[in-house]
Amino acid sequence: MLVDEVTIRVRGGDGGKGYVSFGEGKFSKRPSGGDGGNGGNVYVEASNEVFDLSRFRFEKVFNAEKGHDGMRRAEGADGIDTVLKVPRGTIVNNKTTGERTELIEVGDRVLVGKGGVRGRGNAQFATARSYDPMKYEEGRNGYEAELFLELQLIADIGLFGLPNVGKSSLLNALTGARSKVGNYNFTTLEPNLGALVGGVIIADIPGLIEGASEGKGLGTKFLRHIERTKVLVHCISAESVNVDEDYRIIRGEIEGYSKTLGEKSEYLLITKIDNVTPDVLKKVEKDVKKISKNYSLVSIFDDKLLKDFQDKLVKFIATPPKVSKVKK
Ligand SMILES: Nc1nc2c(ncn2[C@@H]2O[C@H](COP(=O)(O)OP(=O)(O)OP(=O)(O)O)[C@@H](O)[C@H]2O)c(=O)[nH]1
Ligand SMILES: [Mg+2]
Repeated sequence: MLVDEVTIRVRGGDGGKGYVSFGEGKFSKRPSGGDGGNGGNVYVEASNEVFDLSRFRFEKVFNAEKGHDGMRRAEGADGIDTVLKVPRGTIVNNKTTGERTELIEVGDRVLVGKGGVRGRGNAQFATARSYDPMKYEEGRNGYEAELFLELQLIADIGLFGLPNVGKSSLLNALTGARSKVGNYNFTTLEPNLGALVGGVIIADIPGLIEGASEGKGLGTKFLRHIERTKVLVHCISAESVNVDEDYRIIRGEIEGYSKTLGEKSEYLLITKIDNVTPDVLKKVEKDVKKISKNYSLVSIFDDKLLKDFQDKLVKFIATPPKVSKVKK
């Protein structure tokens, strides 16, 4: 199960309290209590070492260390920071402050729980102007926040289309991924990723159906995982009875979901061509040409076609054409 949404609480460490003591030298009565340390901060940071948010499924509260209390003639140490590692592509919604931060590159980080400021010890209050030998401060409390973390996988290419058109099979054939394949609708329940030669990342997402944006089938929530891709590959089975209609149903869902997705460059892919007769294929290709000139025909059993498709796709990504809206 891909854990891609979690709510957690964080809290910066409290500041350490100042100390009250007297005497610097053996016979001195001067106030000498040191300051406490500042509380540690909590950060959320993008990392290449984690791939989902499962670490936050059961553990929900994360605190940074409290600043240490001041001591006689010595300051307390600052509290240690807590750094929460998340995958690239995580969006940190701070529900307490309303801030929203996208962590895209490895090392991007956001401060979510500032540590409390340290309290001063009595040595600080014994100045020439004021002299209050017993005075000291408690450390301030660390800041608390509730965070909603959501993950948008970072992929270069997104495969989408009706259920059962062969999206997962294609991902597996192209990348050696092991996305589940089955001869029924909605085999894929969550997005899967694979890498083409050269490190181009492809995402295979669950099938869409008409009305998905209103929650039919598996809905469209997972579409956010292809919102960052450079291009979309729209898969249509050569077995389709009506290519144009299948195409428009899916476009409707994509465009209804978000403007960003609707405006992405799209490449058409006719799949499973080994499953139809040459005559049927001719008709299908004719229909596809009316929609776009950027298309390929593939079968997962034909290595040459797969290779041609990959080559064309890599070129397409390098110079994706501007998208013209689909005529309704
Ligand atoms: N003959 C043939 N069958 C294929 C080809 N590609 C996929 N299939 C079969 O089509 C069925 C569906 O394949 P999947 O890869 O699970 O399809 P999907 O689009 O990921 O399906 P969902 O995840 O349900 O949306 C499986 O039985 C595959 O074996 C192909 O090129 N030729
Ligand atoms: Mg699938």
